Amino acid sequence: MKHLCGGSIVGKQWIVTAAHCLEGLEGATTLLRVYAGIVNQSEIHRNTPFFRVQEIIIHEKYEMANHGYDIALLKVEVPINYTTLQKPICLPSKGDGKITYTNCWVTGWGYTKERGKVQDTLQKIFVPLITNEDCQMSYREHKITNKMICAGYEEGKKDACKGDSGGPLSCQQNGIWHLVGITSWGEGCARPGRPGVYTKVDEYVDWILKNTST
Ligand code: 4AZ
Repeated sequence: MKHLCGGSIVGKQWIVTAAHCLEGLEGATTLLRVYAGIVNQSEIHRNTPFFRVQEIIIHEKYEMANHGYDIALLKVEVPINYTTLQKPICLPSKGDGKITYTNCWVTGWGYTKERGKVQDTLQKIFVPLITNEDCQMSYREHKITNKMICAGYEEGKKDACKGDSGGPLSCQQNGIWHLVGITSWGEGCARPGRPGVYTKVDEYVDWILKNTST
């Protein structure tokens, strides 16, 4: 049992995560365990309750993280009871792509440096959003599509890293947290001029609603 990826609750039986987290696991639902309401991985023991995965839905256009469409849904077998520690995050409203969020945070148990290790305690960092134009200038070798959103510091400093993938880029707007991004890719971690790249959830609200309405 090892930490695979992060995810976000978006419905009583639905977790949104990154498609690249599930590469090679498409038919292997029985290998996955979804833990909710956990802060420290050391809370997870043989007897810690978890959710089994009933269905994996990977975006039909997904090929690899840096090509986009890095989004997937996990349907858990049993509805999740919501508490202060495990509750859904709001999806952006359609057209929220224009909102300039100024209070965005990345969370996860991932590495705290490129050659690091998965963390026991859930970590959080504040990250400024970057325009796609600026992000494209940082990634001349890639196409930064309008279905991606970038965040980070010009000088590096703080970033998502290995193990954070699939987890949320959450932005608070008028007191409500929105799932603005899904941690997807980047060249290394916290390198100067190499922001983190996230799946822009606003562009996938229709896809999420269509695929969770079953
Ligand atoms: C990864 O390997 C990964 N700095 C996630 C995020 C970033 C880089 C790598 C962004 O899962």
